[in-house]
Amino acid sequence: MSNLEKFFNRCTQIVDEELDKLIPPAATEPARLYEAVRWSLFAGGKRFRPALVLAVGTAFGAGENKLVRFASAIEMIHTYSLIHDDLPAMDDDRLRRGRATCHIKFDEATAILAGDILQTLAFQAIADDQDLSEKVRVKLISELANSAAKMVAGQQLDLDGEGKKISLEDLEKIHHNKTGAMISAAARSGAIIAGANESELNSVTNYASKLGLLFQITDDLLDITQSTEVLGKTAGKDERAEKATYPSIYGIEETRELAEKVHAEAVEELNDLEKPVEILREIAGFILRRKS
Ligand code: GRG
Repeated sequence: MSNLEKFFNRCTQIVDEELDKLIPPAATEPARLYEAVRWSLFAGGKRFRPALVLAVGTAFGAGENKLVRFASAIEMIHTYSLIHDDLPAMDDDRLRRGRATCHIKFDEATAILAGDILQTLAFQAIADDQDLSEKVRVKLISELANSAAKMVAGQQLDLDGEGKKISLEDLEKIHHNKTGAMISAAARSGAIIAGANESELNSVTNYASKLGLLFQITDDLLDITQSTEVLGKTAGKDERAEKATYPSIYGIEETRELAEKVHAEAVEELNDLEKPVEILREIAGFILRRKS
């Protein structure tokens, strides 16, 4: 097993243990709500955003105990966004993380509420984190709220653009908000928890911004090159929804070249950091080569 695989496995283990403590047991009243939350949350997502919190935070010297709560909270926000994104009023999807989407397994109202409560519990988890100072907790809540708001705005821009011919500039604006903001929040928050200085935070922000773009480019590629079975979500949706994507603008080969270029730029941003950032390089490589 590679170092990176070991790292991802460890992240998944400690984040899932923390999430299990933060989310009321499935039998808690109203049981249908907590069953729905657990159905979507413990369905085997990649836990990429939590891993980024832990990778950046650890590189800057923070202990896992200070990072794991925020890492879990960001996964809660991410899972809420997936549950709502799959609803009939949005992407109308039946498959997520290899199993039925929340509204298919339960019902639409329960899926809306499951997303809502995940969002609320995420902010409560950070506010109550006794391993962090009150000042850091407020900073993190602000960072996450700001990024989650950008994600929602990006989703609206994305819906508005469906079926329309949009410019590359508009496409980048959508992704910067919808996907990039939460990836940026993950990396920046790891650095904030570890007490990074302004210049370090700047480099982390630039790295995360490139990483977010890379994540979206590879997401677009996977949507057309990978099967539904491997992705655990419906493949080929972008084309059917007539969404503007990198491959629809550049074609597959040029999009792959673009991914290589953005990967190199992300890694370049790490060069000024005098910290053990090897794992951050490996994460960029993982996103470039990911298969799901
Ligand atoms: C509904 C408020 C609201 C926002 C929706 C997350 C999102 C915004 C939409 C999902 C659609 C999509 C394909 C977005 C682009 C990339 C993305 C966020 C993919 C899903 O994240 P992964 O691959 O999923 O990290 P796992 O399941 O591994 O956690």
